Amino acid sequence: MSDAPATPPDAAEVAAFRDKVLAKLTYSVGKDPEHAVDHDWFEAIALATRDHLVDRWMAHTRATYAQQRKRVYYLSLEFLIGRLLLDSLSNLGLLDIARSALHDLDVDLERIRTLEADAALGNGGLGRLAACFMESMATLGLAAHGYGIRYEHGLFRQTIVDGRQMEQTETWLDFGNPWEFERPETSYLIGFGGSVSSATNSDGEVRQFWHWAEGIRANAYDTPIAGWRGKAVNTLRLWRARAESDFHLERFNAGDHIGAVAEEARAESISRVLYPADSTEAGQELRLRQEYFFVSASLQDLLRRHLKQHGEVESLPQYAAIQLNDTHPAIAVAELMRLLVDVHDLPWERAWTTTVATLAYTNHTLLPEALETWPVGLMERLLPRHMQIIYLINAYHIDALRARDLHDFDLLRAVSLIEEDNGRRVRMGNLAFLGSHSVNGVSGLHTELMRSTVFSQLHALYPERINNKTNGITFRRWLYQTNPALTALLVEAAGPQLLDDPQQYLSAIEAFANKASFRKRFAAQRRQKKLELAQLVEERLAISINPDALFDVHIKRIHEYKRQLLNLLHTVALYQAMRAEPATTWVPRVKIFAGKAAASYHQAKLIIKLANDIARTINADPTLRGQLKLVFLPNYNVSLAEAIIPAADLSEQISTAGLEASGTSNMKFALNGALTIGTLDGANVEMAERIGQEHMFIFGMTAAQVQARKRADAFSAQQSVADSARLHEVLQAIRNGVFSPDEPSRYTALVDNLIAYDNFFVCADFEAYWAAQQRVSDYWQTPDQWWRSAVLNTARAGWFSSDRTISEYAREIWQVMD
Ligand code: 26Q
Repeated sequence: MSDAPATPPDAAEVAAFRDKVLAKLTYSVGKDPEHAVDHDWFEAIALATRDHLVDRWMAHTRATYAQQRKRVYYLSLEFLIGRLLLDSLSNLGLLDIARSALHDLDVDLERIRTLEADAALGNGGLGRLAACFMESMATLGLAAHGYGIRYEHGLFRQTIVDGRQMEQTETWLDFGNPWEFERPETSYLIGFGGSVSSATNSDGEVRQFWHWAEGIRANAYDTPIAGWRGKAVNTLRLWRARAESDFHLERFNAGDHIGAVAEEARAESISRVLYPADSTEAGQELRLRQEYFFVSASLQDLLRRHLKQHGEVESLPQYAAIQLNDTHPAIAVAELMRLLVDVHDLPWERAWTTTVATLAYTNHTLLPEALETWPVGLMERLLPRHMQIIYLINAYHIDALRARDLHDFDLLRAVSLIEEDNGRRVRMGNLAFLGSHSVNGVSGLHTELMRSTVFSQLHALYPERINNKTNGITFRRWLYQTNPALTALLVEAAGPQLLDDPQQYLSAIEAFANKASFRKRFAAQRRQKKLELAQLVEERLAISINPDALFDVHIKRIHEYKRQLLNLLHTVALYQAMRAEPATTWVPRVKIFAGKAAASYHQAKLIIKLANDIARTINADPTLRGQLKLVFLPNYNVSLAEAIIPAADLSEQISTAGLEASGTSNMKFALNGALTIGTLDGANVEMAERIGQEHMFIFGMTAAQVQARKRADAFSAQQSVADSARLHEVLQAIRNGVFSPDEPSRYTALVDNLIAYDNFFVCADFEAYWAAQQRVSDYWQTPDQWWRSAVLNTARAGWFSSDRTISEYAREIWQVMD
C-alpha cells in the first residue's frame, strides 16, 4: 500500500472520486466533513466504491440474462470474507485514484481501511475457500451466485485472559454493512415440522402434501463481488430469517403479545449465529434448521429464476450447476426432489435425473467425527416429507444394486443412506454422493483417500463419480493486496502482464532466483514486512521481537490433528538446548502462533494455555539473550493472516499425514516466499512436486505409514519416548510443571495421555521434526541458499491460484467453460 504508483492517476478521475466521497459523506452518512469521524469516512468511501461496483454489476447481470448463460450456484454455510474495501478498490482499478482523492481530503486510506469489520462468516479453510472461489469466479467472468446465511454474529472473537481463550460475541453489523443491499421483495417461506398426507388426483396419480406447522421467512441480502479489472461482478446472496408476519399478527390479534415476540425471536434465531466447527456441536437441531433454511430459500430462488427465463424445470441442468460445499447443504438433494416432484409435478424418475445432473458435491474432510449424520427421529419431526423422500431414494438405490446382482449384506449396509448402528441416523455424505453427478476431493492425496476409505464402496459402484480439484487461493487478495511491495518487485521483473495471468508469468521469476541483486531486494522487502509485524506484536502484546530472527509461523484453527503441540514440543526442546549450552550462538527464532479453538474443545484450549505458559517462561528468561521468543497473537482472522503471512520465513504445515484434506494457508505462505516445514499431507504433496522437495523441509510419517501403524498396534508413544532422550526431557519438563509453577499438575494428564495414546503421532514424528528443524536452522545460515529457495517458492506457486482451480470446476464439473 505504501509504494507509489508508477504513473499518477488521472486527475479528472481523482476529482470525481473525491466529489463522490464528499457527496456520500453529506447525503448518505449525514455528516459534515468538519465533524466526520474516521468511521464516517470509511462508510463514505465504501459507498462511493459501491457505486462503481453497481454499474458493472448490472451490466454483467443483464448480459448473463440476455445470453441465456448457464449459471453456477455455490451453496455454502460459510463465506469467510474478511474486509472488502481493498478488494473492491483494487479489482476495479480504483486504488490509486482513491488514495490520491483521499489524500486531497487529508484522509489516510491506510488507517481508514482498518476500520472495516471482518466479515467472519466462516470457521476456517472451507469458508475462506468459498470466498476465494467467489472472487475467482468473477475474475473468470462466470455467471456465479454464492448462497449462504447472513449471520448476525460471525465466528466468536477470541481474547486471551491469563493465557486462556475466552470467547466473545462477534458483532460485525454494529456499524451497519455498506456493501449489502437488502432485497425486501425477494423473500421465501420455509416450512418446518407438521405432517404429510397423500391424495389421488383426477389422473389417478398419488400426490404428497406437506402441511408444515411453522413457516419462517428468508429475506435476501446481496453483496456484489468484483473480479479482477472489474471483468464481472457477481452476487453473494445471504439469507436472513424473519418471523412470518401473518403468523404473529394472529397472535397479536389474540392479545398474545409475549407469545408473538417469542415466536419472532425463535424464527430469527436461525440466522443469529455461525456454528463453530466442533464435533460436540454436531447433531444440534438449530444447525439442521439453518441447513434446511438456506438450502430451501436458495433452491426456490434459483428455480424461480430458471422458470422465469426458461418456462419449465427439466432443462435445469442445462442452465444451472449447483455446487454443495461439503455436506452442510446436502439436504438440497431431498429438497430439490421435493420441489420438482411435489411442487412442479415431475415424475420421480425424471426428477431424479434432473437432480443428479444439476448437483455436485465437494468433500473437505475424512475425520470420522466431522462426517455429518442426523438422527432419523429429528429429521422426521422437523422435515417429515424429506425423510420420506430419503427413504424412497434409499429404496431405489438398494433395488438398483440388487438388480445388478449385488446382495452382499456388508456392502448394502455401507452404502445405505441410513446408519443402523448407533440409533438410526441419516448419512449426509452418502446422500450428497448419490444425489450428485460429481463428487470431488480438494487435493490429490485427499481424493485418493476418499476413494480408498470413507467412500470406497460407493466408489466401486460409481467409479466415474469421484474426481479431484486441488484447492487454490486468490492471488489478488493473498499477494497483490497483502504484499503490494513484493507485487511491485515481481511486476518490475516479469512485466505487468503478471498481474493478469500470474499462473503463466510468475514462472518468469525463476530466472531471478540466481541473481544476487534480486534476492537482496526480495529479502529487504521481507524485512520491511517483518518490521511491521514486530510493531503489531509490540502494540498488542508488549513483546519485542527481533526482525532479523527467523519468523517461524503456525497459524490456523487449533486442532489436535494440526499438531500445534508438536511445534510446542520443539519449542521446549530448543529452549532446553539453549539453556544447556548458553555460550553457543543459535539461530534466533520467533515462534508465532495464532488460531481459535472451538469453545467446547477442551484439549485444543489446553494447548492454547500451554503455548501461553511456555511463552511466559521463555520470553522472560534472560539466559536466552532473546534468541528464542514465542508469541501467541489473539483473535486470528483473515485480516490478521494478511498481516502475518507476508512476514513469515517458515510456514508450519505439520498435520498428521492423511488428516489435512488440503490446507490453503500453505499456498499463501509459499506464494509470499516463505519456506514450508511440513508433512506429506494434503496439498503439501503437490507443493513438493511443483516447488521441489529441496526447497521445502519435508519430514515425518506418510499417510500410508500412519494407516499401517494404526492397523498394527495401539498408538502408544512409549517406544518413541524411550528412543529419544530429548523428547523424554521435554515431556518431563511440561509434565512436572516447569511452565506451570502456579499449578504444577496442569499438564500431567495431557502428557500421560500423549504417552499412552499418541493418537496424532506427535511423539512418533518428534525426532523427524527436530531433525527437519535443524535443517531449517542450517539452511537459514546460508542466506544465498535460503533466499534462492524463497524466490523459487514464489515463482513456482502459480498453479495454486484459485483461478486454476475454478477453471477446472468450470470445465470438468459445471460445463460452463471450453
Ligand atoms: C459441522 C457440523 C456442525 C457444526 C459445524 C460443522 C463444521 C463446520 C465447518 C464442520 C467442518 C467445518 C470446516 C471444515 C474445514 O474448514 N475444512 C477444511 O477445508 C479446507 C478447504 O478445502 C481444507 O483446505 C482443509 O484441509 C480442511 O480442513
